[in-house]
Amino acid sequence: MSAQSPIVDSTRALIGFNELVALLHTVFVKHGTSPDVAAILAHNCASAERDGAHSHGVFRMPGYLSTLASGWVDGKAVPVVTDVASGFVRVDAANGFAQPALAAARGLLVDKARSAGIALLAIHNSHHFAALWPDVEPFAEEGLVALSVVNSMTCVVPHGADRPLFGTNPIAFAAPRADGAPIVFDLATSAIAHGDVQIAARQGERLPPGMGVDSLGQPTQDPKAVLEGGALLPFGGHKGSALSMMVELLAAALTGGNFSFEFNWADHPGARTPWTGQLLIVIDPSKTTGQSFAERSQELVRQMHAAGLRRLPGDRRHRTRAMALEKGIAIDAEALAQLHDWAG
Ligand code: NDP
Ligand code: PYC
Repeated sequence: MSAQSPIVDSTRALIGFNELVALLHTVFVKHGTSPDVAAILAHNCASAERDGAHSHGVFRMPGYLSTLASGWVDGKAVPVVTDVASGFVRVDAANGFAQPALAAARGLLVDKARSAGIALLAIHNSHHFAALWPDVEPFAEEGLVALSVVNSMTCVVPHGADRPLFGTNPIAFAAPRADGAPIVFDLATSAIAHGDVQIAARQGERLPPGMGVDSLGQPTQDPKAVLEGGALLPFGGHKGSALSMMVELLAAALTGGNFSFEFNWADHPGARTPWTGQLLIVIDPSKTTGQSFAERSQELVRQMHAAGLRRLPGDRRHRTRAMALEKGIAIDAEALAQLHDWAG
């Protein structure tokens, strides 16, 4: 553990956001990424940890490193951006991570969205192993509306089917509002994210009912039974299943990426990152008529609060972020020691 990391209790230590980004950057570079890719992944991973999005923060580092070591992903890939049409940008991530592909195309995407009112970014040949909100929130911070979908790896049984086919396939949405942080939600279309099943298994906890099935297709609350030959269910029965199907179509069929069932990592022991695709749609709401969109979204939030709502999606993250930025990120002490070890 770093000399600067005060101990919170026997299991957690505090680390500053910038210090964590720098540490993760060193780890990524030492394990085979380019400095540019490391900067993007380190910021992404530290942001998740800062916001209390634990299933996609430092918890993911062993998976990133085993994947890099397996040769499954190219940590030095240079994305290739193509200007396809007035509202359509394509990126071949070149078997690298999706976030550097987004970064490479972001300027062109925003220019197109601002001139045409809407633009689409289709990323393929990409690996996404992170939370999706960091991909959309920055657009809303600059006044744009953004929607993104990414497909993952086969582990979800479509509603009414007998075996897994879909990925956990998250959908993230971000919209500006006049008075406060953008409205952002980010949710897996499975009843629970695969990462949270792994965390439950590690902590010896049971899952809530209705999340998954065992290898015989029987309902189970045992996370190990889900992970070892079992599968997850979509959230909300046929409704979540339809959304998951939509994610496969938009993130894979429309981008030219793999469906969640189309890649085979068996020859790369240690590989954990889904090799699929990602779609982003960015809208410039200044093209609308009447009151500004941000004022309209603020009015919706006001009415939701007036109706008794206490927690908006994103509220918990922002509260956790504010506390982390003031006091430091409380991180599992063993995980932090491991990061220092990996950083050499
Ligand atoms: P959660 O179910 O924890 O949260 C989903 C959304 O609902 C969040 O925006 C959350 O806001 C909000 N929310 C949760 N509880 C409440 C509540 N009581 N009232 C109001 N809003 C609420 O997320 P998931 O478990 O579905 O997904 C976790 C993460 O896993 C996501 O970041 C997702 O992108 C990631 N993931 C990534 C995949 C990939 O392939 N890269 C695949 C699958 C998942 P808040 O954040 O503020 O709690
Ligand atoms: O938590 O389901 C998940 C997940 C899949 C890929 C990255 N995260």
